[in-house]
Amino acid sequence: DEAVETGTGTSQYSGTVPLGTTRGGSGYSLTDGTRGNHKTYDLKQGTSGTGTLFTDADDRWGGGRQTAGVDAHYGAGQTWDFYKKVLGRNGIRNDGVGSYSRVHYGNNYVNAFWSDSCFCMTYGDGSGNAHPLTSLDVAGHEMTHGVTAATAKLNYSGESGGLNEATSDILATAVEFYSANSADPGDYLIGEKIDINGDGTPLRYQDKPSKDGASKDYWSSSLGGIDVHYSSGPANHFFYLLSEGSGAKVINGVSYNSPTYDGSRITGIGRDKAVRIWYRALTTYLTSTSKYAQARTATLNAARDLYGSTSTEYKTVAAAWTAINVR
Ligand code: ASN
Ligand code: ZN
Ligand code: CA
Repeated sequence: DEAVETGTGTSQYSGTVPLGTTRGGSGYSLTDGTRGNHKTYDLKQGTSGTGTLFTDADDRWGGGRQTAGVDAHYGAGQTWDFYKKVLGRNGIRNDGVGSYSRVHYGNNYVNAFWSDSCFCMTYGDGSGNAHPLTSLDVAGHEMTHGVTAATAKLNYSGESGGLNEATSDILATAVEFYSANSADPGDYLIGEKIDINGDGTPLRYQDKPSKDGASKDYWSSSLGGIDVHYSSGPANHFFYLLSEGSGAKVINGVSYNSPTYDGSRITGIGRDKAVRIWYRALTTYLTSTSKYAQARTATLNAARDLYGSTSTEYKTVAAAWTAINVR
């Protein structure tokens, strides 16, 4: 006899959050009955298998080992809801089937990842265990790798790898704004909560990717030979320019200043439209071998489909690609 429930979690990064849980014979588990039975497991520092499903006697979650589970489970639920409610996508493969999350992977593991072979995502505790890599944007990023694998299948190397990475960052930001969580408001930064650099700076900046010291702001022919987390820069920059425009801006208390390759000025069309255009390109036009030039065409086709070829949206897509040196 099982029942779908809503528990309460005290998270590390997102305040007090609702959690999709299931009540069984002897208590509750992190099994989200309204989101494809997505489950969250404790790997207890192991690096294989599924570990132990999180359970709790009173459906009030958090503290100790549970906290990372709370954040991961909440992030997966918010990402699921975003895809369903905003983009009409029912789960990672659009088949209503949930995946699962594993937390406390290994010792001092400073990463998180999606795996297509387990159809699951995994989170390390970070160095010193104070900052597990379980923030909302990281969850949105990793789960989106599953969506990309189920749609455009962008190869994870060269320029297509950069587009794959940027897709995860773009949708992660979309999830973060969608959730409207006051403890983790939306921004165009990736990993700003997990303090991965130890100095409070985020992992990546979408308004000006080179602020991380390694990512590229603009397309060049060298892009195909660098790490995909750096060749994602120009596409992240494209997304910021398309959404918010060039120049200086403050959003939810965060200051941005987005440059352009050619000194052109861009007026953004808003994040919601930019996300719809990127998602339609991903699911309709991009392929495993797409490079930046094909991404320009794919997003123009998507903008034409959604808004028409004489629309401001279409023209701004073209201008934003030109502004990152994709002509
Ligand atoms: N966290 C990284 C990512 O999702 C893991 C990797 O390098 N694939 O991009
Ligand atoms: Zn990634
Ligand atoms: Ca963020």
